[in-house]
Amino acid sequence: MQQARTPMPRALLSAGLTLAAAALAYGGWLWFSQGLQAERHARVERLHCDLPAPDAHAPHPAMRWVPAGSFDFGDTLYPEEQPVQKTTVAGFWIDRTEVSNEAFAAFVAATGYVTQAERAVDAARHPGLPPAMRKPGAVVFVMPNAVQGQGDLTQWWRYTAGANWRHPGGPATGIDGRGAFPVVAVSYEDAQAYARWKGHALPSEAQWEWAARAAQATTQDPAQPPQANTWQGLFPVANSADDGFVGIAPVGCYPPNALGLFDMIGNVWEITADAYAPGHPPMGAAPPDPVSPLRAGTAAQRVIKGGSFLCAPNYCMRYRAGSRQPQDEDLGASHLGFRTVLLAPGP
Ligand SMILES: [Ca+2]
Repeated sequence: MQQARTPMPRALLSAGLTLAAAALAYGGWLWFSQGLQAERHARVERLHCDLPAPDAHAPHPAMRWVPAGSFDFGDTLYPEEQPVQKTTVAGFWIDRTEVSNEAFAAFVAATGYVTQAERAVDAARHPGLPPAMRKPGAVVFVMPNAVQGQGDLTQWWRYTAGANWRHPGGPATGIDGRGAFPVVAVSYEDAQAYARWKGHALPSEAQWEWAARAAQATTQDPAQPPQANTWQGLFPVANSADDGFVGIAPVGCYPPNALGLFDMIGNVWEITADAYAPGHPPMGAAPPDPVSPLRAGTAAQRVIKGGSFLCAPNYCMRYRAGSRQPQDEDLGASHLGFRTVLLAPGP
């Protein structure tokens, strides 16, 4: 089991770490062939999926009510998910889908908001960045033909100038016809701005996890879920797309959980309100300060949840409600979106 994780702090990307080469002569050729097959598959993927019509009589038609409850918060597969601890969450509403490009576009049209990936990089916050990473942009997953080990994530993650929510794969890409896809390449600040505009908030990690567990305090199966957009094959070079999608899927293509929530697991990672620390803080402890850097040379980080279309059994088994990762809060990525919550009376 590969323990390595997929987030890409600016500091690590700029370092361009390269580990010792593995012998991949035959394997590299084989993986190259499978990569081409995945690219052909991507050309026939759907541009939208049929969501059930919202209940117009519900107080918040595009949201679902998550009842209060207590559960074992966390998981035991990776160290940062521990310790598992009993946590109680009050009831709340949560978006039934990830925020779509169409919804985010409405926010931008109404407010003129400019996302962080479209603005100049804060040089004072990121001293020593190479010139290419000082340009506005985001991190983009690019499927390699072959890799030399899994330690150097710059083999498949690239900081791409001009990548942002309108151009999630870089300047040559766009979102025309992709309004039903989750918005990506947004930052914590962008997600917060959208949530505030809606009168909502970002979920805490515990709220998000309780919703992803469908308000059930049961132990989770750690196996790769068959009904979610993850990665089948050997990450990052062979993607058989048995689940129907090589890349991101439009929102709502897979069956919802028991609360009616779509894509809580897989598709895109989702930003939460919580500052990240490696491991759940002890009960009652103050959360880490989200303003000051948690580690030398990195920006403050937020917890992201749910895994993405890039999670595979051989790398990043984070297609579980209890899994978590850090993400630089001012850095967008092509596998990172969000959804919102609302604290309001239940139905
Ligand atoms: Ca997939």
